[in-house]
Amino acid sequence: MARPRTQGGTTAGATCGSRGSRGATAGAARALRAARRGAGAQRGVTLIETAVATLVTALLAGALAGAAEVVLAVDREARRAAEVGELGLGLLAEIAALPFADPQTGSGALGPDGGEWPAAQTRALFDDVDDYTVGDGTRVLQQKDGTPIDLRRYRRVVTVIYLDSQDPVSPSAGETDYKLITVTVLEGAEVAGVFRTVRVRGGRDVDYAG
Ligand SMILES: [Ca+2]
Repeated sequence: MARPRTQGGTTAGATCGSRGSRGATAGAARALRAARRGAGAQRGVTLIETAVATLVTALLAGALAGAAEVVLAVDREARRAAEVGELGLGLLAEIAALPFADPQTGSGALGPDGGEWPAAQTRALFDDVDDYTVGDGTRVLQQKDGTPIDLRRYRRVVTVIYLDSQDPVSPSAGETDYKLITVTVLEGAEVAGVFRTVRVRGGRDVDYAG
């Protein structure tokens, strides 16, 4: 008895279906491997991109921090220059407003005259340019009336010397008609600024040419 075609067809069809299933499985496996490779490549790109982005961010942050440091340093230097100028030129102007020699004694000796440097150590009684050889060199800065100046990291030292009348850039051991007044502003042990003028007896201050 011959097998019904349908049965044989069904069997053949089942056989073909099994082969097709294996083919489909293999194809799916290839697709999966490809997908995995793709995913791996994608992960690689993502990691590289992340690393580059991190590096760029770090570089930008470093550049910004560096720029901020520069701005702060410039700002500090500008503020320091303003403070030093104010302290030096301010004291030089205070000195320049006074006479060449003591108005009471006319003494040629350099330094404060009798009683002008009291125990309270203020400049309130200074009345000629060379009284200032004592002052803010070893203590908190003060205004002339003794009011403290809130710039405690600075000190001011004033020197007054006679200059040779014939050669007013050279020091003179004796009394002459020229006094070189130098205000040095110190920040710690560092010289932060030097300000000079020359007072001529009976005349106006002139710039020191030395
Ligand atoms: Ca005096």
